[in-house]
Amino acid sequence: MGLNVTQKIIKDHLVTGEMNPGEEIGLKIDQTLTQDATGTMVMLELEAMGVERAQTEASAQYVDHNMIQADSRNPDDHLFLESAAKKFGLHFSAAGNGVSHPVHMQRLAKPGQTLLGSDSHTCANGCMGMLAMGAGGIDVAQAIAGEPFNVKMPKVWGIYLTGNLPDWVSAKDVILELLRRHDVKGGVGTVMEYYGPGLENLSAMDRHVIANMGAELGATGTVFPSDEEIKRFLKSQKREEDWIELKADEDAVYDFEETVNLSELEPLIAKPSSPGNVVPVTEVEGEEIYQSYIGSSANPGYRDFAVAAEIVKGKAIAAGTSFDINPTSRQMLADLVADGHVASLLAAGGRLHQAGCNGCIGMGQAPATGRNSLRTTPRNFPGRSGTKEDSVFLCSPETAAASALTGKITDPRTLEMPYPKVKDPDEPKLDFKLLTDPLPLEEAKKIELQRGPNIAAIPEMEKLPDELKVPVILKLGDNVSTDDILAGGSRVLPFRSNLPEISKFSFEMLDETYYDRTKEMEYEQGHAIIGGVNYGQGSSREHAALAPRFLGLRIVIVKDFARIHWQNLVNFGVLPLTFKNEADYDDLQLGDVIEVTDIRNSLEKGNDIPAYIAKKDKKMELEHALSKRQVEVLVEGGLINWIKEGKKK
Ligand code: MIC
Repeated sequence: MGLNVTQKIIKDHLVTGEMNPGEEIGLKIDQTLTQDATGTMVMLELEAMGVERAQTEASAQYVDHNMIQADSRNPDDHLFLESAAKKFGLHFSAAGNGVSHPVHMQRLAKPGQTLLGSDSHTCANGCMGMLAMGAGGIDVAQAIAGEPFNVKMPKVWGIYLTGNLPDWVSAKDVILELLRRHDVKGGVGTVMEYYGPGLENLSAMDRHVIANMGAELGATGTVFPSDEEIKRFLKSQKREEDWIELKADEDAVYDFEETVNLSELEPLIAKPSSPGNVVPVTEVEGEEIYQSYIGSSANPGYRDFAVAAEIVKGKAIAAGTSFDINPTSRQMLADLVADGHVASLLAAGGRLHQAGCNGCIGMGQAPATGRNSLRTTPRNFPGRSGTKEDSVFLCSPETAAASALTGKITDPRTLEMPYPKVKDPDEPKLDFKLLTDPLPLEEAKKIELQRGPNIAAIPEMEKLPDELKVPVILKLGDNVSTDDILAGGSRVLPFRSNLPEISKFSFEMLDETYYDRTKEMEYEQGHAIIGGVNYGQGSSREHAALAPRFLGLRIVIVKDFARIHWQNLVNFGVLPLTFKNEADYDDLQLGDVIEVTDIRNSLEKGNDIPAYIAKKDKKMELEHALSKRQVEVLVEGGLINWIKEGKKK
């Protein structure tokens, strides 16, 4: 039987396990990507693990998230990262050079390879015929050290594209359509693989837009074939030699399949405050907006800015509307300037920001309280914009630009103008300074880490006790995101390299008293948290596991987990369990004390974990989905301890 592209890449990189969906496999990782908000922790982990030099073919450290320099914390982190990149043999991209995903695509992405990144949107580079996956920082640190990445073998979801996008409809509407059909859990346990004749009409950057937001469906990865369009893109970046053809065999099969007819799509929009809350733009048309925001890795292409520029050219945006332009790389900005697009955006009233993630992670451009913000970014979880009471919609650049002109949510098809058909330049202005090369080994050995006062070493974590008696101190609902657990934004992000400080912000979005209560516990062994479905969706930030662990979190019991957060809990020694009988979720209350005994034995014996609530004389069956390796990691109290103990077989 033939193979699809995902299976081909997995087969080429399989180190351990069998390719049976749901079983843990170990994959050789060719490339890694880290960004500053997660990278400081990764560098500390490499240090704690005693790693000398990256063993991958290419590893790159980007500075794109924590860019506001309101005090010394972020710039100190940037210096630390630059020194760490030199020391560990990584490529480095300085602040202002651009967002990791498109820069990685321009400089390093290679068809047929694997990429692991400490950012959930790493899947964006699946547009290049790669298997690109987001993971927690410590998994990426392991990959940098040359260890395989362990993940459950995904199912492959074949998405057959036919037709051609109508005028005023673009790549963002394709992924919004999949979110409309399947919501934020729809891709869990799968790689979304696109194929079919519709691909001919999607540029490499259009595919990046679609691949990027596979993360919003919870997918393990997104994969596109490597075809003539990828060859053209690589040629435009002077890297044609990196191209290989990679497509599914004629007789390939998918675990399940679905068709998207591009010709039938219309402008779509995700309403506040979930990327899965998608409706046609026509349904919310006319609502007043405060802000229209263009940029981020979810619409990073030259075309995405150029189309907006052509829409507003010679016109003025509506009075009172903030039209925020966030370029995604210096290289692209140079072309947009040269071709007059930046001038058109500015003349119309646009506000130009530096190249980076910026408002996408709440670092600047926060909207006014309760006022509508339209964004081409990937997420709109509550408060992520930096404004607690925000109201963020996700849409295409066409819809954002049209709405900026009217000051109201506007279907771009109603504009009285021909559709500006712009495309990415075949000969972009290349800026090879975007990424510096790794230092040679001998020079790297001489580098000292530049550690400012905000860099705190990772504290030692104790082993998992064999008996736990822990009270439930938070009971949460469905779809809790990592933004809910540990927010982004300019108040919190500067502490990503400082665990004791960042832990003070844990769960403050959901319960402002959580931190104080962790300090008042009458039970010395820590605490438990209860949640619903898709617990921990969203970002890869391992801090969302690490910070509550630091405050004593030992057990999380939910209906089901999002992949990356589940793995992050394991990596930091928190027991991730699910209810065997979901009705137990309703019975559990704050203050109930959960007793679990003989933990190691139960974890090793099977998947059932018996628990007891003495106050209610209630027995409860819990379950785990851990591999043998994960059980060992957990019992040691996390991956760092496990590595130190030399438990690796
Ligand atoms: C995101 O889109 O949520 C982020 C910000 O890029 C994160 C990374 C982070 O929290 O640092 C992600 O997606 O992993």
